[in-house]
Amino acid sequence: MSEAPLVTEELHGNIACWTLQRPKQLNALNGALIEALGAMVEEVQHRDEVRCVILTGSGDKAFVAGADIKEFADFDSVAGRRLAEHGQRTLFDAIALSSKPFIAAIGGFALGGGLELALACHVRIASDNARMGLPEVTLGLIPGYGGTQRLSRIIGRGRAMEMILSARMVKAAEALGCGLVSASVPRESLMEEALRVAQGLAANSPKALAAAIRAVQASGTPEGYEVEIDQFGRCFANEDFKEGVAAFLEKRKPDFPGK
Ligand code: DAK
Repeated sequence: MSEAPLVTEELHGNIACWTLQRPKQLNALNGALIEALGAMVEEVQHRDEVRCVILTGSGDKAFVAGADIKEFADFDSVAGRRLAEHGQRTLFDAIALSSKPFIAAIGGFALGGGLELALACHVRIASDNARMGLPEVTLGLIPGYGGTQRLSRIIGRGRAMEMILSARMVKAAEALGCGLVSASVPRESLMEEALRVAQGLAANSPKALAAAIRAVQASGTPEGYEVEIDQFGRCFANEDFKEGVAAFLEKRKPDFPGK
């Protein structure tokens, strides 16, 4: 008998909605889930029919309640370091640098590695009952999947420091106020809102979306402006640029090719 998939996909036109399927463990990220998701992220880069991905958790309670605590309970320093490096590269950085935008639809808890997964996404939308935090210090750890870096960039170093040192969970309203999420909606409207936002992104030039992601992700690094100049220049070589300008001049909506 084949095992149930750890991540399921539902297509809504050119939007792929991926649902993490460990509801009994509040979608905690174990090694198998990280591998499965990482492989899907890699594969989707070559799927022209998909222009945007929504990532969400199954069940009512959680997006993801963290890395699977039972799995790393007996790690030593070498194993911890190795897995942090592997996970960051194959999943978290792969999402952050994806050529297609990822939207995290956060229903309920997004803790530890779960919040780090949402932070790697390009847009975050929360349900009004969401609770977000990086509680690693309560376990004698620190965030190991990019949380110290990405949270600081997204909400500022001061607030990130306070959230990480206190291990405090923030509610959706506070997350909205500090820019951790871009919208907070009733639980029952979460997927509808995520789809609405996704359709807006997916209507834009795929090439320009990829270039914008590269450039924005380089912000705050020494080469940020150079990356922007480079990506900006490359856009002029794309068919999408010609189509976008032609559509504007002809007063119609652009129709960007999939590639
Ligand atoms: N891992 C494993 N199982 C988890 C889990 C987690 N993170 N979170 C919840 N579960 C499981 C519970 O054990 C429980 O399973 P059973 O006991 O029923 O078998 C089930 O999900 C339901 O959870 P609760 O019964 O606790 O549900 P409640 O509504 O009462 O509480 C809660 C919900 C989210 C407040 C609570 O479940 C909770 O505090 N969960 C743990 C939150 C947490 O501390 N998460 C981990 C943060 S640290 C690494 C890289 C990164 C990391 C680690 C290593 N390396 C590279 C090695 C990251 C670490 C973290 O994410």
